[in-house]
Amino acid sequence: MQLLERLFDNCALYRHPVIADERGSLVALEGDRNLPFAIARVYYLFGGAAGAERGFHAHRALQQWAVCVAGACTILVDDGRDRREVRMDGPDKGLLIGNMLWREMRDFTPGAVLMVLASMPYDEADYIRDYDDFLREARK
Ligand code: T46
Repeated sequence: MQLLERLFDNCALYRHPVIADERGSLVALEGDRNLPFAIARVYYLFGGAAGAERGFHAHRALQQWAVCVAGACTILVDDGRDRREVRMDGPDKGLLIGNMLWREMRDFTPGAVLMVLASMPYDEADYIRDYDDFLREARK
């Protein structure tokens, strides 16, 4: 993994190693090998309406690795002090999003697919969906 940009201590944009030949390209992501956590869940977001915005929450413990495998979208990440934005515009880019970071996703191109590898199974109790609650917990 090549570090492209560090946004916060636990949030950074990486370039994946791409195995390319005359047939095309392949990226392999392996939990606890080239990713910093074991993968417990995979989900993907697709088919968004024009102008759709998603996210608007943080996770208390979950770590995630986001890849826009088709198209592009913008991810905003907020640690309770600063806000940073990154354009996810290729399947060779992966964004590590650690815990206790507010995230918002927007500006999806038509046909965009955002795949997310997650360190834990789905658990609604891990979400902080109110921004003021997030600020209180983040600043503790
Ligand atoms: C995140 C960003 C990047 C499940 O039942 N299982 C799942 O694994 C997930 C991820 C969601 N859901 C249910 C919960 C809601 O009823 O699917 C519905 C939509 O989820 P949500 O509104 O949280 O989706 P996004 O796109 O706002 O956020 C998602 C992830 O939930 C979140 O962890 O970091 O993508």
